[in-house]
Amino acid sequence: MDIRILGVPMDLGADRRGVDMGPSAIRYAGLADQLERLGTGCTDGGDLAVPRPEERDPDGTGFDGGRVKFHRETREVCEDVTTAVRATVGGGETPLVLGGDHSIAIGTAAGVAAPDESLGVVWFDAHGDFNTPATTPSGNIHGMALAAILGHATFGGEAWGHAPAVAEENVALVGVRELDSGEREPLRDSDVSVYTMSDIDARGAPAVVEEALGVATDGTDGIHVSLDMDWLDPTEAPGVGTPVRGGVSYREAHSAMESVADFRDRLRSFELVEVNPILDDHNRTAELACELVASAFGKRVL
Ligand code: 4U7
Ligand code: MN
Ligand code: MN
Ligand code: MN
Repeated sequence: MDIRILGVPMDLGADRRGVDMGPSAIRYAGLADQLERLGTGCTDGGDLAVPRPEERDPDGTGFDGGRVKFHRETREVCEDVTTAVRATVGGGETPLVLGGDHSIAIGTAAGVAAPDESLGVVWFDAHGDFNTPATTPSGNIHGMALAAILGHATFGGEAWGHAPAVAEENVALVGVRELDSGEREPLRDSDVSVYTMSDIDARGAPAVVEEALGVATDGTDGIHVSLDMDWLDPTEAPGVGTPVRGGVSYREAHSAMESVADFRDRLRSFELVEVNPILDDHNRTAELACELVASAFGKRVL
């Protein structure tokens, strides 16, 4: 497997500055070295250009009665992500997309698979990312990313963001512990398989993750893994913009990524988002992120 790292220093989709430094912090933590040690080819494709929020007007144009901040800029960046991811997959490499906030997933999902293919998605996150412009309490697109990919959240302009290759039946959301009131009903009504932290408490992380991977691989041409670092408990991953107590442990996260590695032949792309070095403790969240990526790409103790 040949991996291509694509950095997206994006923070327009989140409230707190700092996630734009995620790609640098993750590289500094030794990502490329760790992957090379696995014997996988690894090329660093550098960072995409992202406008700075200070030089733009958040605007927050209303769609469906709600505010959506930086929707034009986010669309532009996501379209660039789609182009880069598509070229990477087309060249036979596996994209490893580094955020940045989770809004970039809208661009990744659209680029991973052709519209006539089917793509399963495993979304590891404390949050549902299932808001729409009508339900968002914040106006931040990172909280609407999964809804956008599935065509629920539209921001004007021909429902950009909808990735037709992704069917709800092949999407699993794992580790959720904080949903906004407007996200619950649409998630329950959807065909997305939602695994909350209560499910992980009751059944254990390995069983839940195995089932989630089953959902994503069932009849699909490939899978995309989107790892929001706030999926982990903040004691392990303090450097994230929207921490929520009660997340998975260090070992549970590693075991989950080892399960992902078991499906390496189906893995089309991997995305790591929401690392915020400003809020971090001596880069430990970025270091943990590198370890988790290495596990997902096949690192084993023995
Ligand atoms: B992340 C939130 F209101 N739900 O929509 C929102 F709590 O990509 C947070 O999962 C979203 O980190 C978090 O703004 C988005 C909020
Ligand atoms: Mn997220
Ligand atoms: Mn999150
Ligand atoms: Mn759809």
